[in-house]
Amino acid sequence: MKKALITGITGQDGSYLAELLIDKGYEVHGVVRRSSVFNTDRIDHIYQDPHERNSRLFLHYGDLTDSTSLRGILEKTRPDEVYNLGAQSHVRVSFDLPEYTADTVAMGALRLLEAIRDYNNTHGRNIKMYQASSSEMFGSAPPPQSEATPFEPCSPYAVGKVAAYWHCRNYRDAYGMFICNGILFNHESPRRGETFVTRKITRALGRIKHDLQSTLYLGNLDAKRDWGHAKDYVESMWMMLQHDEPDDYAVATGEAHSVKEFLEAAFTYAELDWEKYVSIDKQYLRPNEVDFLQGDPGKARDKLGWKPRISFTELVQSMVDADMELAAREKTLLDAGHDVRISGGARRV
Ligand code: NAP
Ligand code: F7E
Repeated sequence: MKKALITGITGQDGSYLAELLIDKGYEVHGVVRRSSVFNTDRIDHIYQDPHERNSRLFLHYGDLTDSTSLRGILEKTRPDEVYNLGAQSHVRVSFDLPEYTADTVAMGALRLLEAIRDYNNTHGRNIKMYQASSSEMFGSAPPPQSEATPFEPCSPYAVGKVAAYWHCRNYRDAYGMFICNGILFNHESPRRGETFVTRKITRALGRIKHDLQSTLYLGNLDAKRDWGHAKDYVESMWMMLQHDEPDDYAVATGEAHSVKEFLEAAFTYAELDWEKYVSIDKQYLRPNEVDFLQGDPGKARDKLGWKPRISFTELVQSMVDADMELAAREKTLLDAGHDVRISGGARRV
């Protein structure tokens, strides 16, 4: 049985990747950081008590800012493949937390690379590693962007991802390690964090439809992104590590839409007019914006055989459906007199 270790297993992608690998027969280990509240909501449905005989998902406390924990987890779990998905992944927040973002994103990847290199040397192994690189690295470079496009990062997050990318390239060249950079364009799902724009829109839409919210405050509506579905994108991560040679790949749909177009698609599906509910709040504008990301996934298609299955319309509608259901449950609880904490959170994003 192959073993995989996932950092960021509690995030959107980590949860879908864990499901995929379990389906493929892997034993999956995940790094979970300590939090004062539960942070395993996205994986609770696949987690079994480790005392049970058939359990194939195991969680370990660790943190990308703590090399000792990473080294200990490698020794304990002895993985064949490591997927580095852990990160402070919010671009706007990276302007508020530049040092912490650099520490988790850039230094975190470097700590993991060093830990794997030492582990390989000690045990005569060649663990394969996937690095979650990002289309944000292209920043202000004009579309379409591909593996050949020079990076022009526009945020502390993007600069951190560029550093991590080059650390990975360097460890591959210098030490012959099997490392792949997946340069993934935006990918979303009903499990997307509620402060990213797509989920912020669908979450608010559900609440508006159920009379729990009247206004949705947003920033720049003209930015364009190449939005795919996270379920499709985690498959590309696995495919990269199954190829004979390590390489870097851009993963995208090849189609871009503006934030306004996302609003239009979501609100029209719910039979509402978005212009009646959306207001602009400057706090959601960024000191430096990435205007237009649209990927060219030709290499991933030709070399890996990867292609997205879920369309933009299906993505939007699946997110709206899920958030309509969530808002309906929220409304039922509120009507029954329960204090629903998620409503407070939704107002803050
Ligand atoms: P996400 O939902 O924000 O998940 C991030 C994960 O990283 C969470 O599990 C989080 O733990 C964990 N994490 C944060 N700080 C950590 C630390 N110091 N040590 C260990 N783990 C830490 O992000 P995602 O959308 O799944 O994205 C996965 C990866 O792909 C990230 O590296 C992201 O930057 C990158 N990426 C994402 C996209 C996209 O469109 N989604 C595109 C390109 C690249 P908690 O649950 O405890 O917060
Ligand atoms: O913003 C605009 C915002 O935060 C998309 C991360 O997964 O993808 C993600 O980064 C666009 C931007 O994603 C609001 O200005 C308008 O132009 O959903 P987002 P992102 O910044 O593209 C990349 C590939 C990653 O790697 C990252 O980890 O939407 N926008 N109004 C807004 N964005 C937010 N968050 N909130 C607003 O109110």
